Amino acid sequence: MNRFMNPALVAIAAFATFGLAACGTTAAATTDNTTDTTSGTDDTTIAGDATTTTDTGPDVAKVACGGACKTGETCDKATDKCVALPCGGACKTGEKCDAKGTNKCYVPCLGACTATQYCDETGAVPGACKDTAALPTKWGVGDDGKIQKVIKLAITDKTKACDMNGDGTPDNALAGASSLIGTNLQDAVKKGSVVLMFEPKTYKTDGTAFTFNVLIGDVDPTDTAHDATTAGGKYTVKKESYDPATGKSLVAFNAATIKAGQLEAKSDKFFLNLNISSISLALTISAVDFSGTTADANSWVSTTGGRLCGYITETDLNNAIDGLPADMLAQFGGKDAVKKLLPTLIKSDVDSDGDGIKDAKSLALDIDTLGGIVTGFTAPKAP
Ligand SMILES: [Ca+2]
Ligand SMILES: [Ca+2]
Repeated sequence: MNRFMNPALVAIAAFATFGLAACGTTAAATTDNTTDTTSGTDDTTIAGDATTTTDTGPDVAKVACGGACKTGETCDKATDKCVALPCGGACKTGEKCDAKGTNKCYVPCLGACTATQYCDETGAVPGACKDTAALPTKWGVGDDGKIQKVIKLAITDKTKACDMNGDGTPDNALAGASSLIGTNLQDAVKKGSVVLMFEPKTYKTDGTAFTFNVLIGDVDPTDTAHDATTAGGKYTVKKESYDPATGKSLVAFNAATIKAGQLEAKSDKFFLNLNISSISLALTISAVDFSGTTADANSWVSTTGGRLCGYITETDLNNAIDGLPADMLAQFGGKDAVKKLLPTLIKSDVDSDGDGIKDAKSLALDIDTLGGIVTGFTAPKAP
C-alpha cells in the first residue's frame, strides 16, 4: 500500500539480458577482502563468506556474503551470512511473508477490510483494519487544481547524472539500459499509463522554501483534447498517492527552492511505478534530488532540463521483485533466480548505509513538466 509506482526498468533490463546468460552455471567462489588494502595474495580469513573461508586471489571490493548465495538462500546483511529464504521463498500473489514470526505466508488483515478502510500492519500479523484518513478534495496553490504533469521521463545520459558515491564522477547504474528502458518510459508517459504529477501547495520564486507533493494518477477519461505530453490536460489522482493513516501524500519535496528560475528540491524517497509489457515493478528510489529550470515567476508553468537523481537499494529492488505475481518471472527461472542474476547485470555503485559494502544502484532520470488540471480522484475500477 505504501509503494505505488513501479517501473519495469530493472526487470526489463534483466530480462533482455537473460536470454544471453548461460543456464546452469555456478558462480566462481568470490574472493573478497575486508582488511587488505594492497593488491596481491590475500589470505585473510573472511567471516561469513558463503563459499570459502580463505581467499587466495587478488584483493577485490568487499562483497556481501562473499558473493551470490545458493538457491533457496538469501544474504542476511546483518550477519553477512547466507540464510534460508524467508517463508521458503516467494509467497502467492496477495500474500506476505511473516518473516519475523511464524515464517509463513499470510493475507494482510485476512482480506477483510472494506473500501473505506486500510490494513494497518504496524502491529501484530495479520494486521488490523482501520478507517482511512480524510483525503484532500482540492489540489494546487489556493485550491486552483493546477499541477505540473511529468511530460518527459527518460534515463539520463551517464555523463549528465549526479555523483551519488562521492568519487567525483557521475553515476547512473541504469544508464547502460537506457536505449531499452528509456523508450518504454517515455511511451508510458505519452500513452497515459504512467501519470506523475507535482502538486505545489505554495509557489515561491524568491528562494523561499515551499512544498510540492508527488501524485500518481490517470488521464481524466473526459479529456480527449490533449495527449498526456501537452499542456492543459485533465487528470485524476489515485488514492494510492496518500498514506491512508494520515491522508498526506506519500512523497513530497518539503524544502524546494527556486532562485533565478532554478529549482532545487530533495525528498527521502520517490516511487516509480511503470507497467511495461506485462511486467509491473514498484520501485522505491531513495535520497532523491530534483533540479530543473522553471517558468514563470508568478505560477509554475513548466520545468525544463529537469533531472532527478537517487539510488535504489538492493533490498528495495528485491522487495519490488517479491511484489510481482508469483508466476510473472517463471520464464526466467522464478523470482529467486532473477534476484540472484540482477547484481551481475546492474552492479551496485553506492554504499547507502556506510558499512563499506556497495548495496544500491544509482539512478538519474530526465523529468520535464507542463501544467495540467486535477479534476478529482480516479474512479475505482469496475469489478
Ligand atoms: Ca560517482
Ligand atoms: Ca552498504
